[in-house]
Amino acid sequence: MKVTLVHWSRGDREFHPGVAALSAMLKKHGHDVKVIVDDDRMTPDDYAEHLNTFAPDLFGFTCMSFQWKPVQERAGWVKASSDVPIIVGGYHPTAVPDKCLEDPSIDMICLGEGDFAILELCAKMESGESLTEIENIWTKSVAGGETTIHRTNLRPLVQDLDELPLWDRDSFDMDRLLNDVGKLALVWGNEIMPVYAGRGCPYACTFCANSAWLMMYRGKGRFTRKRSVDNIIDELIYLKDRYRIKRFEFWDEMFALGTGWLIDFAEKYQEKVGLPWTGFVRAEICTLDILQRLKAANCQILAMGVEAGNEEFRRRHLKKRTTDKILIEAFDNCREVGIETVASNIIGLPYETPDLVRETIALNRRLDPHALYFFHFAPLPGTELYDICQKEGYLDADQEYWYESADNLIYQPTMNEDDLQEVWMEFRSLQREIEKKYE
Ligand code: B12
Ligand code: SF4
Repeated sequence: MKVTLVHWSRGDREFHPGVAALSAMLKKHGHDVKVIVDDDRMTPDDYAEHLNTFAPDLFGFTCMSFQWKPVQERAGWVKASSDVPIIVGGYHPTAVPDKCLEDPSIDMICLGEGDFAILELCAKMESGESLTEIENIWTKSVAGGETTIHRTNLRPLVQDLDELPLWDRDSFDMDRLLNDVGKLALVWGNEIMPVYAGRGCPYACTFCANSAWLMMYRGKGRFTRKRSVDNIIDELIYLKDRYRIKRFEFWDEMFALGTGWLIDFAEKYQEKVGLPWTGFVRAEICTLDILQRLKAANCQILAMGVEAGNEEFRRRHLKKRTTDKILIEAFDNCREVGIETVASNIIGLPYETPDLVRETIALNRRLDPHALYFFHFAPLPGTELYDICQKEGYLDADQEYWYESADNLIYQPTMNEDDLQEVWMEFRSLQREIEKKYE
């Protein structure tokens, strides 16, 4: 089977772990895959040309919520010049499958993990079998003007991540990814390679899509999974030999899980890989003992979510029980062992007031990270905070799934656009101070 997978994005220095995972799985089973990173400059003619030259049997789009509108538009372009079946997978169709299937150009959606689902889909398409009973894949049929959606169950989560093939990096422009200087996820620079150690996070923060997946996958196997240390180390050694890499960036939702695994990883990484690396962690794991081990393994930067500065607000509205004390200790401990920190924050959360944002700014000042990020709250479908925004009438229908704009995305009585702009500037001024300090 010939399969096209598209990741729409505004940047061209783009890599997509989900697409890389699916492409690897399909290629391993003999399918011919082309990955398109659409940098928003592609036109309907470009799509038509691809359809003519490659002539795929299946056309897939990956889709986070902010990509929904461009994905819809491009699915329309594809359908205008071909009748190739179109499937959309990723966080957005997983959150709102029925809504995505309402689009006339979209034939199927994939809920949750797609690795084995897309493989089964391709096998069944090849053999001409019915596609309506593939777990994770919802299809639709239209008869007499009536649309029927064929919903299926979720298959269990992939329990042994070592059985998955390594991400297919070759289908992406690795020269560009490695050689352009810009920000990858955490740090600016070139020759940074994204990698992963596991999938899933055990927490359920109300603003994060992870919480929705955690619920959805109840009873379908262990949710937080790690690759074996040897499996990761082998890949890192291979990547180090194959590409010019200065640093690895772990893109796991939550890198550091399980002390035993971490200790083993740190020892083997130090011995066999050695390059500087960065990752996302929870403050809770940042004890001096763990951090010293990570530092010995050349951990350079750890990113932590602070999100909101008021402890009670954090606990009540974000379901994040990390106390100020834990956060302060984590950042202080990192400084003590010589690991740089990134603090990530959200502003404009439901029920937040300008003074609460000022508490976030104050806490960040105390934490004194090496880099400070703050984002406008984006209500992600499928999350608890999205439902709250909907219930409270905070969403503007036009902006429902469109998060890329820097405008205020929810309309709430506790903070209007001017307020948000004001605290944004205050945050920005702390960010500048920090940039200067750690230049
Ligand atoms: C690594 C990561 C990043 C990386 C890489 C992003 C990327 N291009 O994928 C970076 C740091 C760049 C990033 C940036 C952003 N991210 Co991010 N990121 C993550 C994180 C931590 C892990 C994702 C991952 O690697 N998963 C592992 C891979 C293998 O899984 P996957 O991509 O989901 O793919 C699987 C399935 O979804 C499915 N699938 C996916 N696509 C398709 C397509 C088809 C056809 C099929 C059949 C199946 C299928 O099969 C795949 C294999 O099982 C998640 C998760 C989290 N809970 O925090 C957030 C997450 C994906 N990010 C999110 C967001 C919002 C963003 C940003 C928009 C943030 C911002 N405001 O800038 C940007 C977008 C950047 C961009 N242009 O892509 C949200 C998306 C939620 C949503 N409903 O849209 C998440 C879920 C976090 C959250 N807040 O909830 N992110
Ligand atoms: S700890 Fe991070 S990945 Fe886990 S649920 Fe919270 S925000 Fe999402």
